[in-house]
Amino acid sequence: MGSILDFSEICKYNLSVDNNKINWFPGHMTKSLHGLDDYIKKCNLILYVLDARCPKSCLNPEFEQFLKRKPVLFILNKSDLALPDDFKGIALNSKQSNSADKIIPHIKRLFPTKTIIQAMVIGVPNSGKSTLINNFAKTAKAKTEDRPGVTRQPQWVQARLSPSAKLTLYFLDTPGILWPNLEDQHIARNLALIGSIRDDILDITQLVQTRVDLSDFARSRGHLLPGGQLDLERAAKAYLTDFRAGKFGRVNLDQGQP
Ligand SMILES: Nc1nc2c(ncn2[C@@H]2O[C@H](COP(=O)(O)OP(=O)(O)OP(=O)(O)O)[C@@H](O)[C@H]2O)c(=O)[nH]1
Ligand SMILES: [Mg+2]
Repeated sequence: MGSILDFSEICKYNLSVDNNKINWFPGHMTKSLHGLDDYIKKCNLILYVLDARCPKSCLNPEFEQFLKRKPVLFILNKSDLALPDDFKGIALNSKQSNSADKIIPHIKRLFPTKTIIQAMVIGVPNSGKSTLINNFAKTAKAKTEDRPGVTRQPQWVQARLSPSAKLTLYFLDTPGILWPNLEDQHIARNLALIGSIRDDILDITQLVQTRVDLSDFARSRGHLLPGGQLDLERAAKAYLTDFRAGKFGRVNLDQGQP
């Protein structure tokens, strides 16, 4: 018997049956989460990479178990796209050369006598973990891309520091991880807007509609179907691309609009 909903697919992606609810917790995230338990034993430090546009929404309850075990530095990445926030962290633009060096004094403050540090880099998908590590390594050692779920396996990368730093740093790049149930849908929408959740499992027209009048936007951009109707899907895609690139200005989504 054919069925509109394939139950095995729902389980695989942990999609909600309620079409309006945003949720994404695929199998590779469960596996990665369990894997981190072993890796954390080998690390001295956690770098927790949050998207500065909504740092509080990026706090994964599943990571709390790790935060009790090792010192944590919170990184407010993509700060070039964000309005100021009261969340305490190190503001960075990881796409800017050498910007990650800003973290080194904080590491030295935490470990004044250590010369070798192994840091685990964690965060929600697409928050810029691999880009930050490449910034430290001064080369593209870790794969990066503007979509969630790019890093699939943990990978060690050594930082390239000047000898005067008297410090050897290793970073463990990890896959972006969400949590099983995005109960707070305001948080879920924020994560969807910043590109932490795969667009193809979202109703992007509904998502964009929470920010702008999508019909007005489609009209202003001239996004029309062959029959002359508004092409809302194309307009929503265009809006998200520009929003994520900061074309509508800096945002703080935790504190509502803009
Ligand atoms: N504007 C801006 N873009 C950034 C910054 N850091 C990373 N990006 C971009 O964000 C996108 C995602 O970066 P990645 O480093 O792949 O993110 P990730 O956290 O490793 O993603 P996953 O491996 O999927 O979890 C890429 O297009 C980066 O160029 C930043 O500080 N500012
Ligand atoms: Mg990555």
